[in-house]
Amino acid sequence: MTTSARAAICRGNSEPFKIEDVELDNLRPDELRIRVVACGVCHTDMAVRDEQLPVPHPVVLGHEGAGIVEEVGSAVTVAKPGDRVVMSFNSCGECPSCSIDAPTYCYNFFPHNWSGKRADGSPVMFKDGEPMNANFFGQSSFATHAIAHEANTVKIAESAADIPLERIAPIGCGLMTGAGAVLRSMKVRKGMPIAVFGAGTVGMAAIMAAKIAGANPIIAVDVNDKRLELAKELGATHAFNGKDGAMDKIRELVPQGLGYAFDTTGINTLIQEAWGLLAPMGICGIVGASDPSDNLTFNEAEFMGGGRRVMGILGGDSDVGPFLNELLDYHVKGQFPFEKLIGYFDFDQINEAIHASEDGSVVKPVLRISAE
Ligand code: CXF
Ligand code: ZN
Repeated sequence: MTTSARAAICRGNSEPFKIEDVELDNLRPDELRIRVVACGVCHTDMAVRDEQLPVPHPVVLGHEGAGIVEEVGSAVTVAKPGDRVVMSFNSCGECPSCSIDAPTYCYNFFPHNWSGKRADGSPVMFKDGEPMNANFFGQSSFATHAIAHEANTVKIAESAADIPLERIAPIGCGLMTGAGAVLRSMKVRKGMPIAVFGAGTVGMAAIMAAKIAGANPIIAVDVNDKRLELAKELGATHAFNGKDGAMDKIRELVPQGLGYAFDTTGINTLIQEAWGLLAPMGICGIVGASDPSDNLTFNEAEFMGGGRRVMGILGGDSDVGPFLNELLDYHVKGQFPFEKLIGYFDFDQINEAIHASEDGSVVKPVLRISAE
């Protein structure tokens, strides 16, 4: 028997999201049905709405969901009915990347996250008896209920029992990406200078993580002064407006060069300039979505001679369960205060939440979908 749910359907950027009745398929052995309590809004949802990513439409998006497990398939070990969980991206568990706990680089990322179906091609969701594209990032959490998988479901540790699910929801994407880039991908060293370009969710998470790692100085660059102020509250020692000679100011502050230049903007010219600020052995970490036709040009002698690195980073090299619970531990200890980024919206205000993300008035909108 299928399960009835309400889901926000995306039909492209010419129409607002509309919450409608849908049905969820029966669970496969490795699947869990989650009652969604809350879901964050991420720029990737909008990129899919705008057809910048190859996800079929119409579709139910949402990939930062948290909730309570209602039912589990026969092979599920990660959680049981009644458990509090947060969902992240899905992965195959078998490819060369998954086998070294690097699932963000899963060789089978597309069928498990972006095909609109299960990886085997079967639908997880129906509307009026017809298949509906869903299983987005293995969840589609802009809905009252989601089918998630063993690989992308994280049981929230007892130590975070007092943290509400509506706060935890967004930890499985942008926050994980920024913090993971610093702590796992670039492995930022204590006392080393870092500059973070772009103070959105990913950049702010990187700044909080850089403070945890003991980086110094921690330089935030953005064009929005309000965001720069918040970046300072979260750990930036310096904040420079990108419209006001930021690169020169960094050069002046750190004449020996940056240990780390972390780009979340995807702006080609900015990345190349940031690269030029690196110290020997400096790492330029790149997570920002760029124009698919963009290429980067670096001076080969400086690249090789100084042992400088350019690092493409997906999802902060997160291994999902262990890293998300590590981040929640930092949060419980007050070292990862990401609640300062969140603005809450009711589920039926989903279009307002998206608008607030796009106009920059809220760093991380979170939809309240059901009571915990
Ligand atoms: C993703 C990209 C792939 C790994 C997890 C995070 N970003 C989503 O917005
Ligand atoms: Zn995302």
